[in-house]
Amino acid sequence: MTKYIAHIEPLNAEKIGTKAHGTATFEEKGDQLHIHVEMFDTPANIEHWEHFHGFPNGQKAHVPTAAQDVNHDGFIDLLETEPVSGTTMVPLDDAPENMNIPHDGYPVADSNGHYEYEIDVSLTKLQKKFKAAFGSDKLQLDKRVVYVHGVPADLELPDTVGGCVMSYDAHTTLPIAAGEIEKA
Ligand SMILES: [Cu+2]
Repeated sequence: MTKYIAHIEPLNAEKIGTKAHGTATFEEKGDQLHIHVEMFDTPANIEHWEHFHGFPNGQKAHVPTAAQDVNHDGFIDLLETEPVSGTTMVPLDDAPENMNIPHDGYPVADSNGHYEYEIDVSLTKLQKKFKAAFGSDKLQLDKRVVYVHGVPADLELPDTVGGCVMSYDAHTTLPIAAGEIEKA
């Protein structure tokens, strides 16, 4: 069994008024990838998109810092994370192996901003889809970053905050926490 862990630290906390944090673990055992995420102090009572992001070429992805706020609007938005974290790769949703990013199958936080997510994924299925998207079936989890997104729809965001994905706007995609995945 190979185990990976990411310690997920807050992003944009001052702007959203809460410091979202938690842990993600990935356990590869045979054909099974067991994923577990537990988050605390996320914006309450809303769905939180979560994925691992990375670079298809295998370059190591890093969590963003304030330096990624290149337009100086005080927010690190999804687009601004790409130079250091790469692209959205695999959703931690109700069917990661489908790699369907923009939909409503992600965990929902309770009234305390807590949620726990757990799923078993077929590595064969996920790797097949991953190869079709990125040209390699190697997930290279230790080169990736876990992202958690999502702020309430009524949180005021300046127009400079980017990250619309199909019918979902920047409230859905704004990063609230991230953590680099490493071998446990
Ligand atoms: Cu993401």
